[in-house]
Amino acid sequence: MTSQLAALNQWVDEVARLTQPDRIHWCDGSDAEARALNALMVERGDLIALNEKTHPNCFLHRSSKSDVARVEHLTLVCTPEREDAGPNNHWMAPADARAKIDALFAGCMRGRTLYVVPYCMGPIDSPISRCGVEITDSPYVVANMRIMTRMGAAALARIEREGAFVKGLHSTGELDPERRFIMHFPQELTIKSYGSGYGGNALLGKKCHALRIASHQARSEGWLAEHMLIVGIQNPQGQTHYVAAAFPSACGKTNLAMLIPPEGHRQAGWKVWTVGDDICWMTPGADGRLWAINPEAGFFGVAPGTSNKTNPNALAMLGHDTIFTNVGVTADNQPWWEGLPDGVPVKDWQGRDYDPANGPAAHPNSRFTVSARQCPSYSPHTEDAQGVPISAIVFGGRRESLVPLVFEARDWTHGVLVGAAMASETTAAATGAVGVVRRDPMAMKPFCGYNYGDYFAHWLSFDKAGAKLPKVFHVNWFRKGADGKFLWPGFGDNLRVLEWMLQRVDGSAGAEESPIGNLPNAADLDLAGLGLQPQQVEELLRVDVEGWQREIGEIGAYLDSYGSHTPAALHRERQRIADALEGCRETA
Ligand code: GTP
Ligand code: SPV
Ligand code: MN
Repeated sequence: MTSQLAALNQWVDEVARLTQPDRIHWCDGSDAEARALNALMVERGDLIALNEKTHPNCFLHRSSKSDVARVEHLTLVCTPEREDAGPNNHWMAPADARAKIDALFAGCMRGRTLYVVPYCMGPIDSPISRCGVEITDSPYVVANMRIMTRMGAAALARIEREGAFVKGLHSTGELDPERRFIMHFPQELTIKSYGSGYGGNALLGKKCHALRIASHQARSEGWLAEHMLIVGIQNPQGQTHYVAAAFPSACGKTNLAMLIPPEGHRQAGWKVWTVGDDICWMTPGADGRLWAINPEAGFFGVAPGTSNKTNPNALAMLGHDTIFTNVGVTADNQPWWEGLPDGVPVKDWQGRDYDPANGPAAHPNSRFTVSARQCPSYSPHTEDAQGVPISAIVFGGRRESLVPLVFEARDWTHGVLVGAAMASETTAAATGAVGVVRRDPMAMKPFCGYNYGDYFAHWLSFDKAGAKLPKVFHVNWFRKGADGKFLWPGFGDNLRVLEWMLQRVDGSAGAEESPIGNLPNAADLDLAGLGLQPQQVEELLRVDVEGWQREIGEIGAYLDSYGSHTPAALHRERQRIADALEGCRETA
């Protein structure tokens, strides 16, 4: 098969000449194609069929043990000028980068099939959606892209109609970490990824296209491509407010997007609607509000910690038609990970007999890939062409100390500073040390495709005449007490914090001003039935003035690291807070 679009055929020919595949397969996205691919992968040992009774049409994939997470040190943004990529990205000159990676691609598909994967990010008929084509030699990538995007014939038809698409070239190569690069060429709308079969390194529609390339396009076109969940919160009066929240990788987006209200709230009539769990594209509407779509069609979620207690909606959707990557298995071939209350693992994620001495049964970054349609709380408005209007933007990190449970920014400029000043403990979602606090503005450190200083300026630019911008908040579900335990119950109970935010949006809840922003008084939060000690609540809502003075100093140094790219308004806003903290200490 070929396409009606000459540019696409030409590119496929060019890639085939370079990579020398035995066969070329254009993916149509049909059920028959998916079944045939799954059968092929089972035969080759790339997939293991799981228990057909308990988990119909579910498969386990074990990735190479040195290929289990994103590789930030091998991920490059190749703009003509180094400064445009910014100190937040690894950079290489485009010509050098191309030469380096094309040498790896030369002949790499000999003996393999080249799959052409047309996909659409966002509802297939939405004007906000964007298309791409991924060329890959990995059937596992094809199977995942089919779940995670609108993939196949309909996407190809749109691409032929529009004549434009992002080009993504991927090969698993030898899965050798020494021969691995994830390169982005924003000027050419091109991605080249070699040597990894894992998640964000290989499913090019996701982080590579929908964040790194899209953030570039969003900047020049006046919209935002963000690492955010989108959730609808319906109150007992029947009104639904949509919230977009940016938390770094493995810091709670999937869980918040699918939360089940606490019992009392459920009985009172609160409902939660899942729109997206990882990526959000936001565009100003004619009414001045920001409207958001989820460009994805599935969830690539963290398995460990997912249980009927923490995230029942997720567990409910994982019972069929799911690909599990790097989890353990039980004796009767059911998927297993740490945090499940039942079941006993007999094999670990590497396929060895399970032995606690070797570490956890499931890799800490083991994942499930599942269609969003299988989520019980999936919002029908996810398919709306114009998206959903956003009432609140939430930033958050994993901070065991200092950062209170929640605070509200006083205005948009303060909100942008709050996002730019985010920091979080690192997780297993990327290779490298876990638990180290690092700056991760707007949860985009690994994903912003251009200079962070320019990105902050772009965020500020939305504050203009006629704009009806969302309120901005910051949360921290991960504060720990002296005993090392989480102070806040988290998960479903996070709705109690969202409830306060939405009352702030409506103007019906109280708050106490502080130098870092507005915090709820204990009485402003519905904490009924939680059994929290008053000291615990006080600790969760306390502003540690000296600790924040240190933090605000570090934020200053961080903003300085982007030199003249950092907008002056952010420096001024930071200084205002530093002065307020100083004033606070003097009166104390
Ligand atoms: P990516 O897919 O990597 O972008 O991550 P994510 O932000 O969607 O993270 P996810 O919701 O999968 O959460 C990752 C981990 O955080 C899991 O182990 C969860 O159990 C844990 N977690 C999520 N929400 C909470 C919470 O409210 N409190 C606590 N203590 N842990 C949480
Ligand atoms: C993340 O790391 O933020 C993820 C998983 O959502 S990946 O697709 O690997 O980027
Ligand atoms: Mn993510």
